[in-house]
Amino acid sequence: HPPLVAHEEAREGRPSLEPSGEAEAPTIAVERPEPSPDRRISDAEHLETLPGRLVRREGEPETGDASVDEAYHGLGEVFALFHRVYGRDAIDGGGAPLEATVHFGDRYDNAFWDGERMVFGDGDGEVFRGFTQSLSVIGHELAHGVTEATARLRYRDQSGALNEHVSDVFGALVEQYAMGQDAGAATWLIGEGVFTDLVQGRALRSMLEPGTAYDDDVLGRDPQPAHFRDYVRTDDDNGGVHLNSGIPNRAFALAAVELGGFAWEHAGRVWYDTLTDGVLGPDDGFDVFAAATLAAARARFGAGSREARAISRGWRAVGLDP
Ligand code: ASN
Ligand code: ZN
Repeated sequence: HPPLVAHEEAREGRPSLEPSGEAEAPTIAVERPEPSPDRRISDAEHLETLPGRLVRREGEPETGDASVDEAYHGLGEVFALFHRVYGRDAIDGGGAPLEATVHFGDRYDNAFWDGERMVFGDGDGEVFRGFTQSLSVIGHELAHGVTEATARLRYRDQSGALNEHVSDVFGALVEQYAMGQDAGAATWLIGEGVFTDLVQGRALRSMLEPGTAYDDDVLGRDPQPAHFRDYVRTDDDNGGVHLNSGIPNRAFALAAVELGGFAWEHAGRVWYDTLTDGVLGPDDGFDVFAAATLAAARARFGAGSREARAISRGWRAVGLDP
């Protein structure tokens, strides 16, 4: 696990390669503190009113309320991934506060990004436990904010499925980053730990094997497609944004597993570049997105790089041809 606080040393003085006929100027190590998150956790106290009561601010000690403390800790992990790996300071890139509300509603069975904050329900206790128990869910919701601040993928049809996909990518990556886990060892599950023991299922979604996350009497089978030929056309769920995200999810996971090592360093880096390069528009669909990831891979790692080739193969495996 990477150290919690990294320090950069800025050196002042002459370049060390300069021939020294005279005494070296003293080297002064300047501590530049790394940007730290500015977390603000509120408690909706089981109402559906936002933001609720502010209960834990940055630097304040644990509250003893598991949901509050899980949200606080999880936001710190997601902040660390975006900042240390991609150089992004919080959701907006300018260090704005990371705001979350927990205990939203009465046994509320979901978590969401409302355009300003992350919101987490407690679950009904029968199907769902609390949504703050899953770091991939926390990463997923925060990433909705990053997408809104960058590529602005419109939340319907293919662009909406891509918006969901991007959130799953960073949800999976933050868990892997927090655990120091290789792509090949990762589960690629989103929302592991949100189901109770009564549910026949591992998680909300599987990025590597969409459609296999659960198969339960009450919930039915995981309905995600794993290939473009099975794209679901529906008016529900903003055009099936939580279903069709399975297609790009699988492309990403396949590429990352083929590359091996830490997914946040190669496939994740390419997806972050794609999201933030300014090449995407709000209505872009799978074809444009896939081509943009390939262009980003070539730009960062080289035209014939193994990253570019793995990403191209990942897309082709799900029926797209960037
Ligand atoms: N958990 C869902 C999401 O973040 C909630 C929603 O669709 N509003 O995508
Ligand atoms: Zn989402």
